[in-house]
Amino acid sequence: MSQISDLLFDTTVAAASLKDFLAGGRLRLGVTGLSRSGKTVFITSLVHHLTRAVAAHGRKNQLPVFRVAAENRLRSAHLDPQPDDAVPRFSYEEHLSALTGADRHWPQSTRRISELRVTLEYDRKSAGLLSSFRPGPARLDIDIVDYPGEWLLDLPLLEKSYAQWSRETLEAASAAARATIAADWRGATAGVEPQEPASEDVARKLAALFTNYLRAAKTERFALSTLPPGRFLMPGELEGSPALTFAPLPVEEGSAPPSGSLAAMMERRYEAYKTHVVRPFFRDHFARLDRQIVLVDALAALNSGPAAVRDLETALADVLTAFRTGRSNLLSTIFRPKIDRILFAATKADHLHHTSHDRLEAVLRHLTSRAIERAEGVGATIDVIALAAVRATREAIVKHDGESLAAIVGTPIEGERIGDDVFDGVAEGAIFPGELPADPRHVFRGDALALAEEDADFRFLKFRPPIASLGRDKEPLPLPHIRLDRAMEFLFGDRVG
Ligand SMILES: Nc1nc2c(ncn2[C@@H]2O[C@H](COP(=O)(O)OP(=O)(O)OP(=O)(O)O)[C@@H](O)[C@H]2O)c(=O)[nH]1
Ligand SMILES: [Mg+2]
Repeated sequence: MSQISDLLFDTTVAAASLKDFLAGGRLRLGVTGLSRSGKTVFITSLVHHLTRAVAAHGRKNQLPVFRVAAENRLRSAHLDPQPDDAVPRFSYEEHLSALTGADRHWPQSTRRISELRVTLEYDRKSAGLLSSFRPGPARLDIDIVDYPGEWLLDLPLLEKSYAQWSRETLEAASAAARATIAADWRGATAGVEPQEPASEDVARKLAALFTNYLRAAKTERFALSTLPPGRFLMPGELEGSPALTFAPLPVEEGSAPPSGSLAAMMERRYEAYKTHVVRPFFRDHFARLDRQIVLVDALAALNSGPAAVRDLETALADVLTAFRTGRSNLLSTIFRPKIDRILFAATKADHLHHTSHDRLEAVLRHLTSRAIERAEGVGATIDVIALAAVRATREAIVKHDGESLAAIVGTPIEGERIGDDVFDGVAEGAIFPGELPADPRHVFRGDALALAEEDADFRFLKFRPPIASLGRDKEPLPLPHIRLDRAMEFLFGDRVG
């Protein structure tokens, strides 16, 4: 980046940060995670719990660890218009009626950025100096921003040259777990010369094969966490544009490719991707966040085996690198990206018996530990949690061959099967979810979820959301969850003290 554009870029970020700072009583909460990690369900359940906490008074408190609610200081929580007019609104009502309606089902996949403001009115814990200036309940506007984790993994590109990114991407593709799915694309890459004259046909062919490889890596069978560029799999309106029609080539780092060459064309497009996709996301969204939760479907990776787990560990390290991006140059050290708390959350913990919830947390802690150690300069408090935004199962002891086994029970979604039995979406099913290892280091071994072979395919049956009970107003009350209140307390509990 030239110095002038560097300066303009940072000044825009600074202006946005200052505006947010002056407004006060506001918190921008980023919710991210790779696709299907549980972002939509998390936000919907979080907002439902906040906005219905007061209606649910008198019932068992569902948020004992979220202090403002547990101490009965939350007066109200309601949705307000969001501050950013150009960002799609998070379709809260639609997602909530999917989860809690008569035909209860999980919400649709979303794949784009969206935003929702929820405003909390609460009593301060102690009537300090501030409340004599501002009598009545205090207020906190929480702007929740849901964005794909794939965009976050793009941020480190801002500090990488085309040559460096190419080298890393080609190296990663040669790893055993990726080599087969990368074979076609790598074969085609080996068949071209970076110095040969630029050709749109060649660029399109390589970009298409590269995209196929990225797509294959993400399927359930491999469950590999993605490599950038994130928009190759979710192009939106940029589909077919030059900024999305490039692929890595083995070029030398530090030397410019000859003009008119294929490598020069690819490099220009890679830079265009950074300018038109990555940088605007950093400036308009990421740099304005105060807090961040990163949702991780660790169970899907564990289910796929050690290669997926190792890949997830790398992706988590990249996520932490993303939080360091933009903190290195002069102006951004004055107006630093402000994220001061980051929570890594293993989602869907309701697929495990509660005896394994702490173990799931330990696994995620283990997977992030090396990255956290290296993440000096992130300048944020980082914590790790295992949660279920919606608890779709309950626990039971099932007798099996004279033994008592801890099982989880729920309504599998229509079409799920155990052996030859196909579920109809109405009948309940019990599964023995298996135990996570007591020593989290064992997740890198093939037997992480120790279970008999024949159990393997139904270990992660998908369950329907549970039936919501209705409040006095006949509207659904919040669904059960696991440790959602702990996440709330970490993410914004200090701001409503
Ligand atoms: N049992 C259970 N399943 C969950 C939970 N959260 C998410 N899921 C499952 O995970 C799927 C994906 O959840 P979403 O919230 O749509 O994930 P997302 O990250 O928004 O996905 P994209 O919009 O595709 O990026 C859901 O359809 C459910 O099957 C949970 O708390 N419990
Ligand atoms: Mg979503």
